[in-house]
Amino acid sequence: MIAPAHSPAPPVIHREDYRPPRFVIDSVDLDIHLDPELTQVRARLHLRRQSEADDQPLRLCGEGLALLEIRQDGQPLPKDQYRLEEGVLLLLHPPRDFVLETLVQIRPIANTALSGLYFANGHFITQCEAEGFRRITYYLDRPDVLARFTATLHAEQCPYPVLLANGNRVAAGQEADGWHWVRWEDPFPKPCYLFALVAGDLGCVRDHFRTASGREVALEIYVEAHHLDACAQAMDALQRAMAWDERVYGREYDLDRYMIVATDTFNMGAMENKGLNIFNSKYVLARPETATDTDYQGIESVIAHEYFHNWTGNRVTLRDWFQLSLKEGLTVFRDQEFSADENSRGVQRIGDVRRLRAAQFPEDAGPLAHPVRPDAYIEINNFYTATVYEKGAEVVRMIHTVLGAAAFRQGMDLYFARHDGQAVTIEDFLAAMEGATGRDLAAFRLWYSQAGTPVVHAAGRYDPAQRRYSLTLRQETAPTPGQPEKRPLPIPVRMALFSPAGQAMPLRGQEEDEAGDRERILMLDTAEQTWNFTEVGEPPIPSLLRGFSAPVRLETGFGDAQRAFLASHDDDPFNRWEAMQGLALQALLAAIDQSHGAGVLPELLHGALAAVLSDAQMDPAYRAELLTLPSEDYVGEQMAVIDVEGIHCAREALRRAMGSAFGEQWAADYESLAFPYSRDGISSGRRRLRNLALAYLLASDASYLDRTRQQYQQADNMTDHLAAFSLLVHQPDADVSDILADFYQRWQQHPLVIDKWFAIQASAPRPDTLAKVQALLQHPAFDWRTPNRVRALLGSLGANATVFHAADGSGYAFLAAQIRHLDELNPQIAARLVTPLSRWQRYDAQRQGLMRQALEDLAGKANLSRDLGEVLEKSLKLA
Ligand code: 7MF
Ligand code: ZN
Repeated sequence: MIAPAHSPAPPVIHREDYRPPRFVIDSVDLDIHLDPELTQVRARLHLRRQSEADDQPLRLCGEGLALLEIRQDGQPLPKDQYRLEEGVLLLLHPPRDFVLETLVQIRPIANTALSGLYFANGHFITQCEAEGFRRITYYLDRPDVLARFTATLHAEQCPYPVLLANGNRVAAGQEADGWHWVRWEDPFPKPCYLFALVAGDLGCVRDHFRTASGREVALEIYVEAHHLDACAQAMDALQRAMAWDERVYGREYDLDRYMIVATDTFNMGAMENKGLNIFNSKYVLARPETATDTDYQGIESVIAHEYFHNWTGNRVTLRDWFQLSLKEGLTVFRDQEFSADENSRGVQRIGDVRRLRAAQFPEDAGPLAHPVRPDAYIEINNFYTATVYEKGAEVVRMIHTVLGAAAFRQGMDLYFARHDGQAVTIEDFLAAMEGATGRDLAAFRLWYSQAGTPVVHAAGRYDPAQRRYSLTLRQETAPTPGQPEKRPLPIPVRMALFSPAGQAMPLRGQEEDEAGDRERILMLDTAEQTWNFTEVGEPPIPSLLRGFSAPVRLETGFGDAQRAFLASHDDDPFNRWEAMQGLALQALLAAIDQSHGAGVLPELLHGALAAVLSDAQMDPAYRAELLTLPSEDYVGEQMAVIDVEGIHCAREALRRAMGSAFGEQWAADYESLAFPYSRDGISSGRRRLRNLALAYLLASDASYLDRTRQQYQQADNMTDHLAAFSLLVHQPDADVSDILADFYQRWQQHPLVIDKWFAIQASAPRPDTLAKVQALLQHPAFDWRTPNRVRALLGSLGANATVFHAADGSGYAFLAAQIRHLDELNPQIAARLVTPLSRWQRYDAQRQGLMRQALEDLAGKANLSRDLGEVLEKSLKLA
């Protein structure tokens, strides 16, 4: 056990141990006097025992609360009737049906963990998911206890004119000494993780939405007054998301008011609290001068994500935290589909798969691997992972693929009809999908319980005499911690066959229907299976896993000739991109293998690039995707032992070669793609392609430094300004101190832009980066209490392979030392920053030793948080 002897091992929570609550809470009445130093929370809970026969004590959760009063049905509770234990208030002889009233005191200003009620930048903010409500008052802090909430907030009028909570604003008034109060009533029973309050001096942007049934909903975005001009994208995205959920799922919003609050101090992206979403300001605020196209895109998808939770998460909520993917996987799937419908479906899919491969595949292959529905946890906050979110979304997507859109919608309708107002399980979701469609999804359940990414091997054989093509697919999944044996999963493989002339062939097979469709979904649900296609007149080129129809690694054994063919002929945008990536990947792996630095472009890659560069008809954003090399991390993922330096050198050399081989085309693109700023998809695609062109030009021709500086100075939008800034700061041996100072000077009033300033410096693949980051820790704008700032500096450093993995271990020791400090302030963020160290198995022996040493040093720390302790223990287990 990692924890020092004096602190007992934290308990492990098991999914199998779930028991329904002994008590329910019908109503909660909160009365909160807000003061940063000492806030008082009075809570009246109407509790009811579920079973007549039960006479067990009542255990309420509570953390860091000072109990001032406790009453039962109005009478002070004698001391021998209750006990306070670590994290628990125990009522020894509670009546069957009664009102419990507690008064507790908390200190929001000292809450640096940003869970529960905290005070930052002059505002009171709450974050209750997953288990933050117990830091506000004693409660049954579990998602299957649904109650009606009323909250009366009291605060000084002057610094806190705006007082918000969930639901409807039902009363307000003035009090003595300049205080005021507002009462909020939420008519929808909810679990306490959806409770929220906000208090502060905030301006408001108002608009409205008329629902399909004709109700007017007030839409309100609360931000600091100087940001009132930066809410247009968020408001527009919200209205589009509301319309989309009506159109695609028939789901209307259910309250008269929808509020969004933006804060600079937030642990995560955003939170779907009923009627009162709280957002990291990164996902609300945008102006062309301060936000990039990527930022605008992020706002659209996070606004949509939180809105979609109103049905998938809030109206139908979770029985227990093991079911987290029931709301998160499903809601990510919904926000991905929204963005695909609003923008370019192909580009959206490529981005989603990129993210899955960058975050989830490594998680599934490492010591923290867990199923989409985990079996056990120590700290639930550690399970808000790429597996639960992104792989969970892929599983929902596969169900959508095999059922078809119409049947999937019927399943969703039944899910809402059956479970509105309930706290349910993933099993209930699958049962609704089955109930509505008559389909059997029994085999699909394994996707929720089995961890690890399957590898699918494909082999094709063409028999010209029989005019037959046989495709054999074989699957295997490597063991993961606690799951040594793996079973075959049902894997939908969307596929087509192309004739050598580039036409998709009609597909005919003996057992399949004879319809002759040009695309088919093969269901691989055993270890190995063969499909025969008949009347195939020429040797076909297969296009497999189209649209990335399952979250697997596909090994085709294809050569570059097949990749090049698909790169020019495949009509599936994802697979065409995948073929291009494959060509580039093979060039990089070959160069690393022979350590020759990829100085020349392989002929087939050259040809494929030339074709894309000369295709002016193609959507610029998609063209940019086709011309972007696989990331260093993705290349590393394909290697048995990640060769950090080799990958970086090979990729840089290939970028140089691509720059010089097509210098004229890049230069022509760079000039012709210059348009006045506009905020539509075509324009942002042009900027993306144009900045990619500049990157290639600069990689191969140092004289473009001046042009880059010029763009930095003259850009009329943050996308172009930042692209140039980043290129300059990442130049291996340019002196850019003037640029760094200029950027800071210009943007110091804009925290979200200063985050980029920190992040880009910490991401520079330069030998002096670690020293620079060390110095930046002392910069007046660095702030340990602001997660965005900490992530910008330390998260970026951990993702900066050549610097973080410096052979002497300096990157590891540095990050570990910072995590040690951060764990005292914000355990959730500390635990997340460990991720790059947890991947030690993939590096050479020397680095493995140094990474493990850093982890062990951290594990020996006194007062380790549960969050960090759990991640360290699992990371070190596979020794
Ligand atoms: C889009 O899921 C996708 C994922 C929990 C906090 C937001 O709505 C959420 C919250 C974490 C990690 C990622 C996301 C969220 C959280 C998120 C946001 C937007 N229920 Br932790
Ligand atoms: Zn979510």
